[in-house]
Amino acid sequence: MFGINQQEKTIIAQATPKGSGAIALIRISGFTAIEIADQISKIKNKKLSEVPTRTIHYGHIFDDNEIIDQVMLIVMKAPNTFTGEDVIEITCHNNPFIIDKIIELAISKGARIAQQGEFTKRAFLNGKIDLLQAESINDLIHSNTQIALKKNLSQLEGSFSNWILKIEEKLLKSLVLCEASFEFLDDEIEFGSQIIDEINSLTSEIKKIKQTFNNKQQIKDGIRIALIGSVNAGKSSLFNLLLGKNRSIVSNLAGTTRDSVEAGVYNNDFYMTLIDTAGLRQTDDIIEIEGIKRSHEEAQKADIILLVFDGSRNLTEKEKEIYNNIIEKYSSKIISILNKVDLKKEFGHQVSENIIEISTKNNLNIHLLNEKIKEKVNNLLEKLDSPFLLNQRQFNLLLDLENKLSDIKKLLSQQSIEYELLSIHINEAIQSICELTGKNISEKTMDAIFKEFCVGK
Ligand SMILES: Nc1nc2c(ncn2[C@@H]2O[C@H](COP(=O)(O)OP(=O)(O)OP(=O)(O)O)[C@@H](O)[C@H]2O)c(=O)[nH]1
Ligand SMILES: [Mg+2]
Repeated sequence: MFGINQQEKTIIAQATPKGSGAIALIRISGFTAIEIADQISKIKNKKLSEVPTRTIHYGHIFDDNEIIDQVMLIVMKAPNTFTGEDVIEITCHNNPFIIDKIIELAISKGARIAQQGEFTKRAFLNGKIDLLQAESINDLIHSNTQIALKKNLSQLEGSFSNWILKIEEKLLKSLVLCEASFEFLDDEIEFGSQIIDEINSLTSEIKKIKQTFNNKQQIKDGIRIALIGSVNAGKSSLFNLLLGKNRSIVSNLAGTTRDSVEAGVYNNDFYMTLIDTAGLRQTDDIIEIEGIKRSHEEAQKADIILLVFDGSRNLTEKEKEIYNNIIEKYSSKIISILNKVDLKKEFGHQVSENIIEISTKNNLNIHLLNEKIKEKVNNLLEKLDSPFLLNQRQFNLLLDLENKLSDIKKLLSQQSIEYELLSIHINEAIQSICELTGKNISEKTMDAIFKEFCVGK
């Protein structure tokens, strides 16, 4: 089953992102990949078809007799390649005219432009990777945090596939027990209770893994950190400081920030999304009211809230109520901050022992705040002890599997178990496992999965 499919056309695409940079990589895969590369390039004394697999060659790309570029050519012969087909990778100078020309030349020799995710799709079709691994390649490319990266890498190496195999084994064991019951009708062997044990252990395994789904978005998209507090507390000043640029407008007018402002930044190995919000106060201004509504929504969505107090003045009664409300609702994700401590301290409230006193004006104690953020993020990430992360499709299929298992449990709870019916249901559950790994996946699902990929992957 491995190897080159001679029916399929050879495909080509730029694998590196478009944009500035010194070099670019073009990937060609298919039955005629080496032949095409030989027609558009020259290396010293030899043809690419004659060189050993997994070798790199210095050469030139030619359009008739005109040199297009100096390149490095990597030759990888089937079946031990990513796609399972013959693969040529051309490293050329990163100039769009050169890249387009090389692709155009290859097309004139019989290649066609790859569709999105087609290289990975071929790897899957040629049995080089299973579907879970294919998806983790996509997730790996789009990972925004170190942890997500590690987990997607481990998924690529098959940790999810192995977990699924174990689940499949348990189901197969249940099926065998079920079918054994047909043979031993008269014996009073307790097949039912053994199957129940297997199914129960399955459901608790699935439950554990499902919990990782919500965490996945979080660590993939970055930790959301919202700055919340009264007007003029210095939220936008702190936002800009943490971001390292003047993204939000700062002014001494109360109510400067009216909409939520979002910006991403890498810090301490993780990617975080900072959200500056409109100051919380009572107002008649309809735009500000909408802004404040959004502030509350951001507080709710955030993984961490930086609750900013203005150290230069006392809270009004209304503000006390607003702050208390937020603390009551979200205490576990709040870091309390007393800003403007460079000014005369007029703030007389006891908020929390751990309140961090800072001044964005003098850059005072910002490092302490950063440490505190890091500590909170690490606490969040530590909870994610699963070795892999689910995506939406995998999550939906697990839900489906869970439903099927609950049907099976219903059958098992009956006074006299109908083993034939049970066996049909267990078989269905096994089918849904196969959907996860892609063993008998429908064409439509497959296209939907690979469409998410970039061209060149
Ligand atoms: N002295 C002093 N002034 C500060 C400090 N931080 C912010 N300010 C000033 O306080 C005022 C309000 O700052 P902003 O960052 O706009 O406050 P905000 O919380 O975003 O206000 P709104 O957007 O209106 O809700 C500005 O004049 C800042 O220069 C600080 O640490 N010390
Ligand atoms: Mg502001």
